[in-house]
Amino acid sequence: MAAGADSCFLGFDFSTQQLKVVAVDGNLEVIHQNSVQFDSELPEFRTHGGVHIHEDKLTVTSPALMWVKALDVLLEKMRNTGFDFSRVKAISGSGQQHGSVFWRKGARRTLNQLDPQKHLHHQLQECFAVRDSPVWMDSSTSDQCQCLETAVGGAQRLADITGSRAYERFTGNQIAKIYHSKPKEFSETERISLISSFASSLFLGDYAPIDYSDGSGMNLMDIFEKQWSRVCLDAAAPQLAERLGDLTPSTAVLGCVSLYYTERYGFAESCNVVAFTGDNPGSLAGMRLQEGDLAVSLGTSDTVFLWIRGPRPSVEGHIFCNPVDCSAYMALICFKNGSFTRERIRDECAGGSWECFSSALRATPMGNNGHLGVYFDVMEITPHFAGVHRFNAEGQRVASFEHEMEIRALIEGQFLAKRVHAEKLGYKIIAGTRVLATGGASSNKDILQVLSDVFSAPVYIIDVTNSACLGCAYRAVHGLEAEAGASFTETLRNAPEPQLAVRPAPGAQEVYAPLMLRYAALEDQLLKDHQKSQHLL
Ligand code: ADP
Ligand code: XUL
Repeated sequence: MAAGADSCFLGFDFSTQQLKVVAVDGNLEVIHQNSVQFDSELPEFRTHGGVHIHEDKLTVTSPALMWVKALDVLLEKMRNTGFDFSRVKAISGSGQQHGSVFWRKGARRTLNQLDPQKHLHHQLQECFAVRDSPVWMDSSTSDQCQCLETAVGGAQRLADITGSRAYERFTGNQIAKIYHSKPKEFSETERISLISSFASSLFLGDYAPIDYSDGSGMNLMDIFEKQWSRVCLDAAAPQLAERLGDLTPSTAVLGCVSLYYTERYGFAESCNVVAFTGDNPGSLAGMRLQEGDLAVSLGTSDTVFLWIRGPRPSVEGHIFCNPVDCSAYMALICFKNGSFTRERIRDECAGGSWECFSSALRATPMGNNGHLGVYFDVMEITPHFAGVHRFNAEGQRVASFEHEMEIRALIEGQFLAKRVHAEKLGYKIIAGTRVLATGGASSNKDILQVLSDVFSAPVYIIDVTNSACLGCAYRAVHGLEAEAGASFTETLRNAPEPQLAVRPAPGAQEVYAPLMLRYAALEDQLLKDHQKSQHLL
């Protein structure tokens, strides 16, 4: 790569509970990590888990000034460890997706004239027209979602334009709520940023544009034209285009850091700021997902990330512009029934032992002799129903399975669902497809074997603690090289590779191809039953 080993790149992540940073050197080795926990290190903001949950339990916000102060504290912590800011060639970063920051009229001038003698949070305290920013955990905008879908011509039509049907946490619906509930604050707002573009604005000392990838999480952007959608803007609030500013490619160099950082911390005047993006897009970069790859995170909830070219937006899941390749897309699907459901079945059928759970997977055949199960202990997001449903090889409902059969039915069901919904969004398994696994359950090789068999693809594991930060440090490196036409993959050719964990067993494709069709039909039927029962109530 072009940069010398003594150069350095920073990736920040303004996440829900903390602000984190990772520094990599010119060889892409991690050389520094640091963080500020909002609850414990900034107790004056009185957050729990980084947020305030309001009385209605639906409204969830965080003080914008807390994020500013966290940056003051983080940079000071770095300086106190002797971190040499003059080596930093470029920075980038990410933010929790969907959250919004409402800058008050005059804030741009303050950003332009930051005084290096003073903390940022002292200078920016009057800069927010709405002090408490709505964040992704907010689910108070059902009415606004309804209005947006109606204005556009329905949920599927909205997904066709913006990549997602209306979601309560998506920024357009949050802005519409502020416009109606706080008209005075809205009229005092000169600029609305996402948390990612707000963070890059702090570094630039000027308003930073919203990048295509994080911009896709707003229900406002046409993800194919990469422009604001006029019909969506008009449905949300008046004069929104000027308040949102222009969009930018996620790989763009936005400019150099403000002199504030040069004079206060010793950054080089030439240190570049590469567009910030959302934390999930940042993780895609950190996991080094490539074209055709699919990443499965098996944590508290399960998440599937896909790299796709010809997306087919649907009323399930989300399509975002790809953060590292402007001509591609990524899909994100969240499943609520992940580890807790696996733990319940482990406790009921394997005496609480992952080892016994694994033995059951080894002792049962691929395809479970036709026994299939759907295990949604809590209301699932995709598809939207709940309950435990078991079926025998003849497709008849049964009340229970033997323990070992139950364990395999759970894991196969979870992975069949992931494949079915990935394919619904346009994903295709081709020769060379890799499945990248991460999260707590990716330490279990027998679970990974089922994943590999169901997807008929090799599974690689990747340690992605701080994947969003690391991904953004990589994006900072790539930002400089992208201008000369280098792809993200070329830039990262020397970074540590994911490790091969398991390959599909012979015959897996023949077993799971027909099971996929059966599972998809079953899920459709269960969803219809659920919708019917809701209607009757
Ligand atoms: P989070 O989403 O909170 O970051 P993690 O990715 O750390 O969660 O995953 C934690 C989960 O990993 C635990 O809840 C546990 O169910 C699961 N886990 C840990 N070890 C194993 C194992 N050997 N087999 C299956 N699941 C495991
Ligand atoms: C994604 C989402 C969350 C946030 C917070 O749609 O809402 O993952 O990005 O991490």
